[in-house]
Amino acid sequence: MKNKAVYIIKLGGSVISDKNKPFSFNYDVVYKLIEEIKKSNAYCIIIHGGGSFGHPVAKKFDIVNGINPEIENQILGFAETHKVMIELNLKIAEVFSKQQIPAISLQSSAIFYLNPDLEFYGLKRIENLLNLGVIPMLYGDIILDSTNNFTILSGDKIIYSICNSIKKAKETTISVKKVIFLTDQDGIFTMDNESEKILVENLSADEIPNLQLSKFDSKIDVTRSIKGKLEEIGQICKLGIKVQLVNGFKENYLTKSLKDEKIPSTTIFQKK
Ligand code: IP8
Repeated sequence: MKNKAVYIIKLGGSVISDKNKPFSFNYDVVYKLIEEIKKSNAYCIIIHGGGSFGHPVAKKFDIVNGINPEIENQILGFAETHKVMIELNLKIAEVFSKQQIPAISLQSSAIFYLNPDLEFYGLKRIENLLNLGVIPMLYGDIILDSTNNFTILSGDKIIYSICNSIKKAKETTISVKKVIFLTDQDGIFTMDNESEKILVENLSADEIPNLQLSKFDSKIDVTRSIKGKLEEIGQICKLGIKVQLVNGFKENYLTKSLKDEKIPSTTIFQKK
């Protein structure tokens, strides 16, 4: 079977929802992005984050730190976190369906397990879906954990894990062309002064630990700050895969990214 070069696209929580409004879904923005994906005809794997669905619930019950009998109704909150992620995922699935694009969700908590390292059982399923012309869709979720019973699995970790499995697979029909993180910014900014912030257009993964970042709002994110996110991105780059941070609110930026056309964005790569 022919090798498929796929784009892995993360629909960031700040793009698909308003992080300041619980359970808000940015339908129009998601519609436009999915339209751009359709027009590109590219092979894609979609991953989405928790936004104002998963994060506030996970935060309320401190799911990321595992089981804690002192937290009232925590197990209910654990199930609730998963439920709201399914609801968010369904909203996105409906947008795909509305545009007549076949997309099928793989429930992350069923195909990942923390034991104590992250185990992933989904590569064959992703390949099968791609071979059928279906877009596989995964999402940040709760995850069972052999040490702390449970925690939160971020979309970023899912992406790293998929990339790593593809790289390590002895036989696979897919390779990763690029990982695109759609966020509410043009990319990474250095310096903390609004009027003077500077977009970093190209960044080597080795430079990540020493970056002097502009301030970043991560109020309801239970899984990471931008620093943590960049560390994950650095790991993806170390696999030899290019990562681009793209503004999901700007029209046709995704289209241009999928065509490798220049846009204001941050591209992160591993120097050879
Ligand atoms: O937004 C977190 O995924 P992320 C998912 O990719 C939950 O970090 C359940 C909060």
